[in-house]
Amino acid sequence: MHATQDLNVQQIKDLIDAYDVRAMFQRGRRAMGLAIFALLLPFLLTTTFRRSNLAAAVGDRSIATQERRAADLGQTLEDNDSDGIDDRLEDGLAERFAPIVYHGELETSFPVSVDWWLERTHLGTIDTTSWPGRTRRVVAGPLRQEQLLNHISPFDGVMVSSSGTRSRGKHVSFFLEDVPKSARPQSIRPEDWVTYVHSYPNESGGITLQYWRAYAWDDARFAGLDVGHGGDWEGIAVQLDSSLKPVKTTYLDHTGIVDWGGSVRWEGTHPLVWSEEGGHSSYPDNRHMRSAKFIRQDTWTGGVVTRWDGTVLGMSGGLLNVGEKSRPRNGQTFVQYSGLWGSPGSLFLTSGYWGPAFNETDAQCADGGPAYKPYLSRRADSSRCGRIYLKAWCDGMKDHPLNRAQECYATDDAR
Ligand SMILES: [Ca+2]
Ligand SMILES: [Ca+2]
Repeated sequence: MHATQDLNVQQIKDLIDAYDVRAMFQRGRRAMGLAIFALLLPFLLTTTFRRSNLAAAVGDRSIATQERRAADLGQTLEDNDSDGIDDRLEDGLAERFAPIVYHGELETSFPVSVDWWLERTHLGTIDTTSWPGRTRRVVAGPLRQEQLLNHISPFDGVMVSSSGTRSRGKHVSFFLEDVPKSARPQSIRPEDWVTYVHSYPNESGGITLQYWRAYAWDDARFAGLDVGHGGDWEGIAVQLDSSLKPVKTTYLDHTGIVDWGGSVRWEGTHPLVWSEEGGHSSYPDNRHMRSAKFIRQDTWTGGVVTRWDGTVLGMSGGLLNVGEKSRPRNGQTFVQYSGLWGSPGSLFLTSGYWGPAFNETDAQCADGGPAYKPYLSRRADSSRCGRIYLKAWCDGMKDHPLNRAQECYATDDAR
């Protein structure tokens, strides 16, 4: 990472420079002391001998100090998700470019935090290869994030893991039961509107910042029909170049990961996002909104949520960096859960969806073709699709130090 390297090299350089000034001063004082010493002692050879020893001693201390300081710097470099970027830089950039999200007055489902969601659901398995007994509850809620992981269940002779196996057609999978209507909040609770950040080094030498919103239910309608499902993850991504300037901003919607180019509107360093009522797709303007009035959410930490008339509804839940799938940060191990968020429905479309690291948007088959577009003829179901590349999590990700083979694919694909 250019920026990180520059930052750290500069820090090291500053410390070394500071040390060298002190070392020069120390050497000067030593030299003067030695000169006086030489005047006082008759044996020049002895003095020279001592002088060289002292110089060597100063030199040793210089190296030792520099090594110690380098070690100190190593200890203070924070990279808990092992993506090569100092976590403080990741978090600082995430705050700087955090979006402003507009929710319509007709919205019935606002963002939630993962922990809020997990407290109101149960973990189960679905198996469409057997009948009856299609679904089974595995862990009763309220759930904690770590309870989502490391479950293994046999399906039709195949072992399916809750933190590795991804069911390409949602046929054999772990899933989180729909949050019952009775458990939904009766009022707007902006403090639960946490925005989940995934940031990583990209191929253009910069950093990509993804901002994900979680919704415990989806009330999407299509052609007058209810095609809602139990869970939803939506988001946008801001791609920074090597000078940490935004060069591309992409929005997830029903059609894929969309680069809106110059249509994206900004307020300072914050891109504007409209979240479509019910289905929660992200757009750079209100073209798909049914509402005339909007609730504005400043997603950054300390940001406020404001109603159309200016009334402050509260502080938003702020940002939370989830780290990488291979190394989650801030305890956000839910990114390793490979099952569905929401109950199975009668259709692929009306079943729960995947979380950020297993999201289906613009996922690709081995030949680079779309795995899930259009919805009614899913190439993902075909054995010819091969391993599915999960682009929504990995778009433009640099292969080092992260391992794209690990980060961008499920450990196993299942039916
Ligand atoms: Ca990092
Ligand atoms: Ca990261």
